[in-house]
Amino acid sequence: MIVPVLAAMALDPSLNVVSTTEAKSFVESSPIGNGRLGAMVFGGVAHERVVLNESTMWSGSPQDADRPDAYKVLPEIRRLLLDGENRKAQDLLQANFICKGPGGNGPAYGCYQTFGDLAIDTPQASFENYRRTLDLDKAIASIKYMDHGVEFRREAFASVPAQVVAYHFSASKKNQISFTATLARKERAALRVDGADLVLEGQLDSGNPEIPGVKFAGRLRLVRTGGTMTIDDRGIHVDGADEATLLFTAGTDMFEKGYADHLVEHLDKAPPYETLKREHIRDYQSFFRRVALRLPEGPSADKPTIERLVAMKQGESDPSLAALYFNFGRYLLISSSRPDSPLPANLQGIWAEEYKTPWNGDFHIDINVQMNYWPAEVTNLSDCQKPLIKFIEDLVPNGEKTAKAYYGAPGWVAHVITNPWHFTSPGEGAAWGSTCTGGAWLCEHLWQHYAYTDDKAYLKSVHPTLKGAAEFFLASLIEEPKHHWLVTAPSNSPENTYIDAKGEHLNTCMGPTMDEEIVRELFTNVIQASEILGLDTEFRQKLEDAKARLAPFQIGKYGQLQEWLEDYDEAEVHHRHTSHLYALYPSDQISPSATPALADAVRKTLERRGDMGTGWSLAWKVCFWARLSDGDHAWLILRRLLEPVGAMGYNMSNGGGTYPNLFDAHPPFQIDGNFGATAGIAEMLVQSDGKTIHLLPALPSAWASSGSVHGLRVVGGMTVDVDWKNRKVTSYRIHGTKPAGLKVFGAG
Ligand code: FUC
Repeated sequence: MIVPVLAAMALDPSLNVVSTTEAKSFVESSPIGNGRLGAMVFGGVAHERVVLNESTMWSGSPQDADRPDAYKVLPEIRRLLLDGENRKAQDLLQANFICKGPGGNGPAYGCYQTFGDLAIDTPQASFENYRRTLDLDKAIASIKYMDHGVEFRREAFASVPAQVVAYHFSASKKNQISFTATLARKERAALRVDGADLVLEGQLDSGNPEIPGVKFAGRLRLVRTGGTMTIDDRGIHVDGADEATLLFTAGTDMFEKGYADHLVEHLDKAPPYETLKREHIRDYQSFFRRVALRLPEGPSADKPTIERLVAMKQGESDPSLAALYFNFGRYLLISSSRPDSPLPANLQGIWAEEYKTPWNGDFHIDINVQMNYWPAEVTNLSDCQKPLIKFIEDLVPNGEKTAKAYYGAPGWVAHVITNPWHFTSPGEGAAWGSTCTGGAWLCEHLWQHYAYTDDKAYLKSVHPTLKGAAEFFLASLIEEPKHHWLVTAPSNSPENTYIDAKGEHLNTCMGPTMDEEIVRELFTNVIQASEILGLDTEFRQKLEDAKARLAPFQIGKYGQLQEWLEDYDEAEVHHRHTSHLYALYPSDQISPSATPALADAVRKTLERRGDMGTGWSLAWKVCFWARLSDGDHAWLILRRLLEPVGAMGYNMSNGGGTYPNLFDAHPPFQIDGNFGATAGIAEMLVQSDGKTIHLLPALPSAWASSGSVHGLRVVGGMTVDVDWKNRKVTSYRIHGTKPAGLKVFGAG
């Protein structure tokens, strides 16, 4: 009798994404990645599809998207806003103050896209006891099945040390492994045989006849024991091997002129499979094992992941599914953003099967790329934030040009969308594309990295970028007529529409609350940085003065935190963006202990917005409720995010959830929700501000019976271990240098 595979091996339900079927679609397949090379493993027995990715596979090219004369209409736009003529201001913005050209719709803006597919065909007609697993502790995707008494195993991972994706075949009997493997891409690529390798190479569309597009190449090589191998332009054919490994590597010339030679070097240098695997696991675990989370297991914990998602939706409590989601989020960050990754994680991390990826698979900077990095510091992956930090610094030259062209201002600015060519102009639609605090929000990440590492040399290195962002706002804020507060103008509250006194539906305004919060945060951080580094006394004073004149928080007619300077109603009461709650999370300008009345207003805002949303919107709400110390509400939202979603397509209001492979469904697939909720789970367990550490600030009742989290990081660079039973902390430890007077709450 053959024992069912699932029962034969108990897998840790917090560390394994498990399925008993082959993936039929991308959102069922298993992601692997090394921060640059990525793959989605479908686990097909007879026909295997592995979607391949390389993070610099971007069409498009550098472009000058600034309108050089935009600054000339700025005074008129501002006059209209000051006179309350917001409709006319928005029209003028659309006519003269958006980017030059088609913006995100243009071929020069470009698009992140798939590298192509690795296709593997085997003669395996029948099989049983199939299991597909993504092991988050080892970063290995595997399948296992039986055929006529022979056990077959395949394993795939993406190695940082070797810079290859490895796909390995083994069997319990000799001479069992036969297949044909090839590389394919639907457009702009050609396949050739080069010695024993298959090479797929091509060039992407730059969108500009004068600039060459990104060149790319991928190389596939086979290493085997036993059997025979041949290669031709249909693929690599293996017959009767005992064991075989396909090694794939790829690169582009975006940052690496010698990329084609490096591919050969990577394959030549790859060690034997067992060593490759051992080195990969060691490297990966040096990140992953910094944190360990244990939550109570529910009755379905030993079931395939999709069944656990369904059971939760039907009312079963399975907190260890939240632990799995948390571990998966950290896994995804480690796999899509390593310290040396050429680009930060995009809207899909590094994983895409499309040639036209939703929203170009770009970097949206009015929430999305920031959310990608929310878990970095708190979940002890601080070094994984480095690609974002570098990217922010690289935005500055274009951002300076944009600041001059549109605002006649010094410093730098970036708006809503950006790409590897450092697009900083406003987007093509005035309604959404002219939020002027995208760059300033990114600066929050520069500061947080300092706050969590206490690394003064690093702070010094990013100080010019922080200061440049502050210089922009110092020069470009204007005084609004009613209260004489300093406000941004023009701007909008990200992607949300208000109804003005005349009943018009508009976006453009002065001083949306989020802008004021972000600018306050930025000024505070630059003031602190200048004190720590002993710089810029005069400039610091200017920031202090301006900061004191920013628009304060206002509470509106529903008792809510006002989103706009005026107490407008929103056109869509359940809108996915809750930008003005930035002050609660990720910032801490509002908190139940320091500003209870404002925290109450935030709660009213959240109640008004409701508990539904797109994937990332739900993830943000998990963070909000955690900061409001309401663990049960955070868990309610998290459960909503964990509701299974089958179909792709777009849903802009409340269709958020989770795909069978645990990818976040906006829908479509967008990785920010995975990352945002990972940060939210950390917030439920530990919060800190440099002077205090709060243990279990928002522990849901369903998690209270017992659990532990070890290795979360707090402000100041310490790490915290905490174990609990029946809601009480049974033990805790703080590692690292404690500042004098550090207070720990929730410990007793
Ligand atoms: C903004 C959001 C959308 C989506 C897109 C990538 O436009 O409003 O929900 O996340 O970015």
